[in-house]
Amino acid sequence: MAVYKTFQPQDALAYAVAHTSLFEGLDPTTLSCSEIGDGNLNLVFKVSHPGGASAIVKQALPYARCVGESWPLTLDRARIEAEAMLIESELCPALVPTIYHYDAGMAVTIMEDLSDHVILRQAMVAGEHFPRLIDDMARFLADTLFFTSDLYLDQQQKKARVAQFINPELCKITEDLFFLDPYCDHERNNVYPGFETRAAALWHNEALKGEVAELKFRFLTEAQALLHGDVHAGSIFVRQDSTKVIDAEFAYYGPMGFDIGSFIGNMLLNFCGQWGLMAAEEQRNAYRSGLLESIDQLWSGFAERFSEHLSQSTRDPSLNTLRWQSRLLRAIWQDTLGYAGCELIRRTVGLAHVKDLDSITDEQRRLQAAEQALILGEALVLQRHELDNMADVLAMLVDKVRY
Ligand code: SR1
Ligand code: MG
Repeated sequence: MAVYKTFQPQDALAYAVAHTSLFEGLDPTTLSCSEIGDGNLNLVFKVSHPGGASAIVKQALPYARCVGESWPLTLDRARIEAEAMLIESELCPALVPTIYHYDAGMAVTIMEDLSDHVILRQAMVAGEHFPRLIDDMARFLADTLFFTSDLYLDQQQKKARVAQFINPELCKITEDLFFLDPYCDHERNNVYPGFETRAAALWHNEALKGEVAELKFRFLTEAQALLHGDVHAGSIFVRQDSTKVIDAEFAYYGPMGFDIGSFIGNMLLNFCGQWGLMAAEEQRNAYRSGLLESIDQLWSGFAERFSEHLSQSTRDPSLNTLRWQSRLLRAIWQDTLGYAGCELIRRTVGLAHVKDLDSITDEQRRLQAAEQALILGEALVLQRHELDNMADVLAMLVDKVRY
C-alpha cells in the first residue's frame, strides 16, 4: 500500500497521469492542475488538458480542512467514500460520477470531472430549477437504501457490509453536529449576531431535546441500510439533464430516513433562505411553491419505487408481509421528517452553515429566514408522529412560515 503524503497540485497531476489512461499519449507539460476544493474536509484537484481530457483527484487530509490540524480525522474515510460510491454506481450508474481509481493508502480517489455540472446548492441559491433532480434523487434514495438492506441482501453479506462501513469518526461528526451542539452552548456553534436568544431557547426546550435524543439513538443503533450519510445540496452536482451524487465519505449503516430527511432538509433550507435571497415577491412565491411541490414529489417518488422494490424484490420471505412493510414505510416517513428537522436546526445555529442562509445580505431578512428554519425544524422534529402525509406537512409549513 502506498505511503500517505499530502498532495500539492504537481503531485495530483503526476498521480492522475500514472493511475489512469485518460492522459495517455499527451505531453505532461501541457497538463494543468489546480486545487478547487471548497468543502469542509478534503483536497480536490482538477487535472486537465486543453484538448478536453480531465479528471478530479480527491484526497483526504488527516484532519478536517474547515477547522485545521486541531481536528484530526481518519484517512480511512477515503476508502469508505470510494467503496460506497462503487456500490452506489452499481445500483444507480447514471447518478454517481465514474470512479477511475482509488488508493486507500494515499487516501486518494480519481473520478470523473463534473465541470459541466454545477453544485446544486449554488444553483438553488440562485433560484434555478433542474427538471430531472427530484425523480433522480427519488430513484437514488429508493435504490441505494433498498438494495443495501436486509430486505434484499443475504444476511451474511449484509453483516459483512455493516463491518465494511464501520465509520466511527465521521459518524461522530454527525452525532455531535446534528444532535448535540445545537442543543447546548457549544463552542463549535456559529450563531448570527442578534440571534443568540433564539438559539439559546433550543438549549432549554426539553420536549425538543427528548425527540432529538430519540432520533440520535436511532442514528446510533438502526443499521437499516448503507446510507450516503451526507445528502446535502453541496453533495449533488446538477445539469439540466443530469444529476450526480458525490462525497459519500459519511457512509455507514444507519436509518434510511436520515438520507431522505437530509435532502428534504436542504430543500427546506433553500425555501427559508429564499425569503431573503429572491427580492421579487411574486417570483419568490412561485419558486417556493415549486420547492414544496418538489418535496411532495420526492417523497411520493421514493415511496412508490421503494414499495415496488418491497413487493417485487424482498428476498427474505419472513420480511415479505404487507402488514409489516407498511409499518416500515411509516417509520421511514417519521424518521425522514425528524432528520429533516434536525438538518434545518443544525445548519442554522451549528458549526456548518449553508449559503442559503449565510449569503442573505439584508441582516433583518437573514434573521427572519433563520427563524423560519428553526420554526420548521422544531415542528418537524416534534410533530413527526402526527404528520400523516405530505399534505399535512405542507399545511403545517404554510401555516408556520410567513409566506
Ligand atoms: C466538519 S464537517 C461539517 C459538515 O460538512 C460535511 O459535509 C457534513 O455535512 C458535516 O456535518
Ligand atoms: Mg462533503
